[in-house]
Amino acid sequence: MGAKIQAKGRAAPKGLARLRTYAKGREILVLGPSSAGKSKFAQYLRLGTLDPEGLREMTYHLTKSPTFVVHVGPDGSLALNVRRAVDTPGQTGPIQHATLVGERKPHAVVVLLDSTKTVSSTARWMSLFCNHLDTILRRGHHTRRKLREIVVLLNKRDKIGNSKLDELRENVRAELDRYLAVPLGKKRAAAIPILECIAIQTAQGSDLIDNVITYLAQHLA
Ligand SMILES: Nc1nc2c(ncn2[C@@H]2O[C@H](COP(=O)(O)OP(=O)(O)OP(=O)(O)O)[C@@H](O)[C@H]2O)c(=O)[nH]1
Ligand SMILES: [Mg+2]
Repeated sequence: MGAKIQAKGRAAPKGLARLRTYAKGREILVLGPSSAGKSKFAQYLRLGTLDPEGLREMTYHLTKSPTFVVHVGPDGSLALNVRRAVDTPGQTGPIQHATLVGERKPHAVVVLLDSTKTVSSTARWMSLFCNHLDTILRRGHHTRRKLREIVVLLNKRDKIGNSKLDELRENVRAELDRYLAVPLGKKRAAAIPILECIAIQTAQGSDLIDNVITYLAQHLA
């Protein structure tokens, strides 16, 4: 656990190397409700830095990162080539977020959920999102083919105990199964990981978020 990500692991390639990274790189679309931690996650992914708690900057527009590479694994042997990471404003809501998947056709969708919110409000967001995503994926063959990974993050893990974590996981799993088993197939829907995450500076360090990035690197290679 806690596969270390090299401190200098984020490279912004230049010239031909940038074109090569762009060509084989993946688009990662970051979705989820307001203040779930999407921007903090996108920042860590790109820059490898975590902010202290409480720094809040609401996102008003779709924000695309430049092309970059994250090296993971003990010796940085595994590379996550990111064509662009796309951060989104949470206030637009779950239906708009599902629509964005159809519009952008990303290789990966990372859904961040705020674990401090009530289980019912989180389940409701997931229900609306997954229901609409079902429609988008059924209609869009190209979207479905390109989408390699969906990952759900229970963020702000530092703020909740084990029983709430279990309850959230169970409710999120139910919505994924209910709506995505048809468009993705039962096996693929069941394989969508629901991972714990912390996207700010805490005493727990960066192990959880590093695991998320390692997962993405392994599955998007
Ligand atoms: N305790 C705790 N706070 C977090 C964590 N991740 C994010 N936050 C806090 O949550 C707030 C919102 O984080 P953002 O990354 O701006 O959330 P967002 O999803 O981009 O929000 P919008 O842009 O409004 O959609 C900030 O005050 C962060 O400090 C976490 O893992 N733990
Ligand atoms: Mg934001």
